Amino acid sequence: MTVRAILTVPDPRLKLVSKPVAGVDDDLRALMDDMVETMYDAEGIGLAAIQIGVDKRVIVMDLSDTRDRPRYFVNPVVTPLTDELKPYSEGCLSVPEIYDEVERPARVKISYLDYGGAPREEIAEDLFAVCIQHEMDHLEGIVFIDYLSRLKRDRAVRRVQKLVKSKGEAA
Ligand code: QAP
Ligand code: CO
Repeated sequence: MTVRAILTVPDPRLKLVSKPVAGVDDDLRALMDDMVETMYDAEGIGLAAIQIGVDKRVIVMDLSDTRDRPRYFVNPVVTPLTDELKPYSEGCLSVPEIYDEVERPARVKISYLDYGGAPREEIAEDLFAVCIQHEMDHLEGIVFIDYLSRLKRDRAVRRVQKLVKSKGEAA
């Protein structure tokens, strides 16, 4: 397994609409393993494949405190189950050190293929619902700052560019 580089805004690849995968094979599992290793290394709770530059409809997540319960979502479909919207102060590995509130449906149904390629369905609430919707947006080329005002979004992008530049110079 390999830790891969995470793309940050305003990288144009983050705007791509990711493509469905034909099925789950060993190559895709190797990608998912790299995604989990990359997510753990960056101390994230969720990562979409496009965040490491791969435009496939694949998401990994780990909401456990122990960081040992990785979950895999291939070709996920998310359906809201309520009109009730809940705000949450979101962050994103592609927008480091920026957090702001986004409202999303409180309860959703998720259909997907798991790590073994088997179809699954489940109901998500709370942080799980926030995370799967945030990651699904990445598959559509949407980053959470796209929901903010233009002023806040532009400011966030500039801060990230400055941070990335300063980290690159330090290395
Ligand atoms: C998406 O986000 C998410 O700025 C996953 O400096 C966000 O893993 C799901 C992170 C909110 C549910 C609620 C962000 C790590 C991690 C940063 C992440 C940072 C270091 C974000
Ligand atoms: Co994100």
